[in-house]
Amino acid sequence: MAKTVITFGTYDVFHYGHLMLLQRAKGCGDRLVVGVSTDALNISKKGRAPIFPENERKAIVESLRCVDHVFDEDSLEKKADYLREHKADLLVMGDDWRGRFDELSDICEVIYLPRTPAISTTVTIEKIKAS
Ligand code: C2G
Repeated sequence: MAKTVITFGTYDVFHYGHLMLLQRAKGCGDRLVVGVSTDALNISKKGRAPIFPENERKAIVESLRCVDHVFDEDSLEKKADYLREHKADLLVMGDDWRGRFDELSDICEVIYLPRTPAISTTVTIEKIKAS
């Protein structure tokens, strides 16, 4: 049976580290489903809207060959519902989230992949500002 992998993220100012995470996540199974955090979730959790609005962030992620389906992640507390709704067999997250989703392992397997070093949305924004 096909193995469904699920992952979540903001994917703001999309960069190489995002791509590597998504490609490695897809490599862990057959089908990759991605929850892209909404603008409202970012405003409520981080106090600011992403640089790019959610429809643009979703369009970029959706266009990738390694991504099969994209949906809105509108709450950090609804992960269990999302895993069940999308029939996930495996949750993959970058290791900046290590340990944070271990309690979901009664629904599906949970793994954390190492982040790509030296690149992030924040570093990219700072580089652009300084150039
Ligand atoms: N990532 C990575 N390497 C980097 C930067 C990011 O592997 N250099 C990974 C993160 O670990 C994450 C994914 O790329 O798994 C998306 O990163 P963000 O857009 O920063 O996602 P975040 O805002 O942490 O997700 O439920 C989680 C929320 O959606 C928030």
